Amino acid sequence: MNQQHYDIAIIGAGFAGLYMLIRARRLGLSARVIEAAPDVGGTWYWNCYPGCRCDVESVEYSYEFDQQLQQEWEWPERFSAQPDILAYINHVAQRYELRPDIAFNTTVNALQFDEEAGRWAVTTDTGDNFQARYVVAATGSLSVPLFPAIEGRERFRGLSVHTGQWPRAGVDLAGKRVAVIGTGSSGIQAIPEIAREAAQLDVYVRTPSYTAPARNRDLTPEELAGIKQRYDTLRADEKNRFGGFGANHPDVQVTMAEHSDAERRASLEQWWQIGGLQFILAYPDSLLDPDTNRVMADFVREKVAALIDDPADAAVLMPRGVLGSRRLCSDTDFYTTFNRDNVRVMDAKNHPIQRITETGIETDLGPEAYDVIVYATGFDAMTGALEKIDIRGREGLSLRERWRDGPANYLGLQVAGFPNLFMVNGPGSVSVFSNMVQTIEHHVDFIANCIGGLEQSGAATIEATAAAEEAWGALMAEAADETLLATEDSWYVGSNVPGKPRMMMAFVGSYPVYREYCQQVVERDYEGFAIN
Ligand code: NA7
Repeated sequence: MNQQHYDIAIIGAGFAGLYMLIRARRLGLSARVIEAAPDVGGTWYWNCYPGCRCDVESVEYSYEFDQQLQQEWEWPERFSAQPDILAYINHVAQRYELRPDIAFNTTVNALQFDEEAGRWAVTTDTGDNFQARYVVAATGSLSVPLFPAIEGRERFRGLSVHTGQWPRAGVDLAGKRVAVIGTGSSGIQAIPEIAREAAQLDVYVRTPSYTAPARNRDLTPEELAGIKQRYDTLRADEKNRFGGFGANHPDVQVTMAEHSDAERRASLEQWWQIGGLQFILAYPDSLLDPDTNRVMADFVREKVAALIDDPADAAVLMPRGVLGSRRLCSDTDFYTTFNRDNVRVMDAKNHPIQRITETGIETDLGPEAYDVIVYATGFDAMTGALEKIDIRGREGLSLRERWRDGPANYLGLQVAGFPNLFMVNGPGSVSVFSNMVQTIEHHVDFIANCIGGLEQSGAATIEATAAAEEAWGALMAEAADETLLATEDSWYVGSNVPGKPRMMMAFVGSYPVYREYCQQVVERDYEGFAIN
């Protein structure tokens, strides 16, 4: 039988929730983790679609808090495949014997703050209810799968599957007619793999993404040993990079205007060969100066045109608009997959999907029959997971109500009116513009140190002030205005979810600036937080 009171309730057993549990134990506090999945992993548990891979390099997309673990763990590839990341997370859960403190197959339905007791009541779908003095929402930034509102979706008699909810047992695609809807990161990774298995693959492309070749490869033992020798330097360097990653590569400070045409060409070619998301960092002004951005975007378009045999296909797949304003993707064989005989490009911009029928998909060009429809249609990002829970703070204030016009927050860590409730990589933090494991460690350290301080001082609650929240909101908006990142429609600005207020939901001022800001807040005795 579970006890009724814990010091900390942690929601989610991914990278964030597991590290939070470790930090809670180190503080000598009791903690209970609630996890909807049957096991640990979070995002990396659910996203087991073929081709799923991280596009931050393995040696950076991993915990640094345990030096021994960092030295012991052997990453096989430059960019880790989902099974390898999940194996790592499982290892951490085992190493720290975390599972006894986790309630699996359990979903938090409601959180209610009892002002008199100074406790949160946690209500779950299994009746595993309890109270906690602190709540840490380690609920993920991209954890609520989104299906498009296309008429008739439930009618389809074949198999419908979302990339973010891929069946654990896998899907047998051999000999099948498959449709993939969506060409964001998930679609771009899954499409080449599905094409190799399926008899026929049709890809419905509405907005083509920019994608750079991943140039993934095995890590040699010598390379890994070299990284391990200089891990401290690498980690320190990483913290000074825009997104908290990329320390294996030069930190470019020269803007495009300082380069001649030939130098530009050579530089872009060099970064294209390095591969991955690094391409966007080829120039420090890539997301600030429209001219720089345009030159880089043209360069990518030229590459795309050269990879696709059929010019009509190339026209549908050709990325448009601001490079990086929709998240840059990183691929292996994406464009050349469309040169295969069993793959067709379906132009979903000029011929939108009108309805799903019992047998397949219909556009104004007529019906197409399928055995499997794959929805690579994304997530209700950043706010989705928190808004699914009925969260009530002071005076019964509902978080959904509070966020009706956008996710007000302070540092992406707290929301005014919700004492002792912390978010990890919540809206307002650098989150989705960062190496998530790096920022997770940062946030969890901030939260754990903060809770440790409260425990020592005997204070009962900490809560963002309305004034600090407003000032942070203004700073977020200012940072967003200075970049090109909010130009296009995408999940960055919430425009993929009907009715969601359109705004840049993460702090785009860079990870180093964010870290420094948080550091100063702490040095000024948690400025902007009310402690009682
Ligand atoms: P994304 O990047 O949100 O991509 C979703 C894709 O689904 C995108 O291409 C959409 O096109 C497409 N989509 C959605 N609805 C439709 C309809 N009705 N018809 C055609 N196409 C549609 O999600 P991902 O899972 O790929 O990636 C999310 C993040 O996870 C990723 O950036 C990484 O950070 C990890 P649209 O743009 O709406 O025209």
